[in-house]
Parts: sequence; C-alpha cells; structure tokens
Amino acid sequence: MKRTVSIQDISCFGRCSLTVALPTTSAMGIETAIMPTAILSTHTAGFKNFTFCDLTDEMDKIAKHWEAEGITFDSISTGYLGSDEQINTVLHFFETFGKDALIFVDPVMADHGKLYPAFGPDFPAKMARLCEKADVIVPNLTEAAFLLGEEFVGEAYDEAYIHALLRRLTARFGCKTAIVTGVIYSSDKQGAVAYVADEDKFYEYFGENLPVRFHGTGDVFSSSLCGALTLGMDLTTAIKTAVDFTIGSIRATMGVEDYYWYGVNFEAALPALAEACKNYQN
Ligand code: PXL
Repeated sequence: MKRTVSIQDISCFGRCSLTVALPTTSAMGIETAIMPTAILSTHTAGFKNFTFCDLTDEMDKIAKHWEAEGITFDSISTGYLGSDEQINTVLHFFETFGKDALIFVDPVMADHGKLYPAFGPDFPAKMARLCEKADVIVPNLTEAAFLLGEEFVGEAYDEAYIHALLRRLTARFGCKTAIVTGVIYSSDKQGAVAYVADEDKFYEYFGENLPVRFHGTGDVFSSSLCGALTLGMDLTTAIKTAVDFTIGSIRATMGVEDYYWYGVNFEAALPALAEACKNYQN
C-alpha cells in the first residue's frame, strides 16, 4: 500500500484541509498520515470569531519521532499553513522525508483575487519558498498571480495566457509540474491545465462548469489529485480523477446552496472515487 502524509490544518467544522484530505486519500486506498499545523474551530474564510491553536512546536516533535522510527512516505502534500514560521518547519520536513517522495504543494493562501484573512502581504514570498522545493504545485489563478507577483486577471484570460502562466511558474520555481485549477475557457466547462517542464508538454481535463460555488473545493481537488499521482496514475488520468471527484462533490451539494461555507458533500462522491482507483491500488 502507498503511504502519504498530509500537512495542513484541522478546521474542526467546515469540510476543508485535513477533514477532507484524510478521508479522501484513505478512500483511494492510500495509508494516510497527518501532520496538523493548527486546530481551528472553523476555517477562516466565512466565519467570524474562530478559535486558533498553533501547533508549530508540536510539528517538529512529531517529525523527530517519525524520523527516529524510520518512517518513510511515497508522497508529502502541504496545504493551509498556520504561520510564517511553519514554512521553515515544512522545508526541514521536506529535507528529512522528501528524498524519495513526491512533494506536492498546494499554495493555499488566496482566492477570488484576495489573500485569506490570516495572511499578510509578505506571505506569498514565503509560500514561494515551498514551491521551490516541490515536484508538483497546484495554485488556483489567484495564488499563481500572488506567487509570481503579477496582477490577478480575473476572468479575462485565454489558453495562451494559461500556457504562458504555467511556463512562468515552472521556470520561476524550478518545479517539474505546475497545474492551475479553476480554469474556464468557455462558460460551460471548468477544469485544470498542467505543464510538465522537462517534457515541454501541456495536459488538461475539463468537466461541466456547474453554476454554483462552494468553499473547500480546492482542497477536494488537490487531495484527490495528490492521491491519484501517489497511486501512479498518468497525469491526464490523475487530473480527470480529481476533476470528476470535485464535480461529483459539487453536484451532491447543489440542492443545499445555503451551505456555501460548510464545504461540499464530498462524502457522497467517495464511492465513485474509490471505484476509479481500484485498478491502481497494490
Ligand atoms: O480551504 C482552504 C482553507 C484551509 N484551512 C483554513 C482556511 C482555508 C480557506 O479559507 O481558512 C483554516
């Protein structure tokens, strides 16, 4: 069985980060360890007065214990980080555990043109340091713009812009693969586009663009994509698996639009995801 570790926060309520990643990669048939960065009562995007407990000191202790036990991973993924200081902790974790592991960085920090409330203007430069150590990065379009220090273009883009953006991301961070999510070229389709620098090739998959938006879909996409790559799927199949799982989760939530901040009913889409992974498990 493959083994992954997911490094991100526990938002106790609101289906994102670890409460999505752990059940998702487990359902894909991957042993999933977790490294919680912080515990919050809810995520920070739509709730007021959330509680926050920083776990930076605990992360180092957990890593030291794992190192002493000789534990290894097939992949390491990172998502929302609780503080600037954690960037150094995670960089050290990559050095210790990352030599033979796929390093997958979702630079979670922004959406819809804005940084999340907990992050100051210097955070993107810090997140960029993690991207420099990654094999795969998966920013949304807002995060890609912040990472590169560029203007967010909103919906005013075309395929040429996305392709050039992906080339700039891999060139700037030296990572093998960059994947941008939430790409819409025509209003009926939404998907993800990838660029593999050493092949100089683009890969993409688009599904139906459902006319609703929910919080947490980025985490649904990235945890299933990391799982698919960990299982050894080729890039196009991995992107398709993650896009289909995300669309399935959104579709299962469409009747309850008031639930925007509660995240998507990804639980309803897990059986189909598990089925899609059946032939890749060992
Ligand atoms: O879904 C990304 C995410 C994860 N964790 C926390 C967040 C967010 C986005 O707002 O606030 C705590």
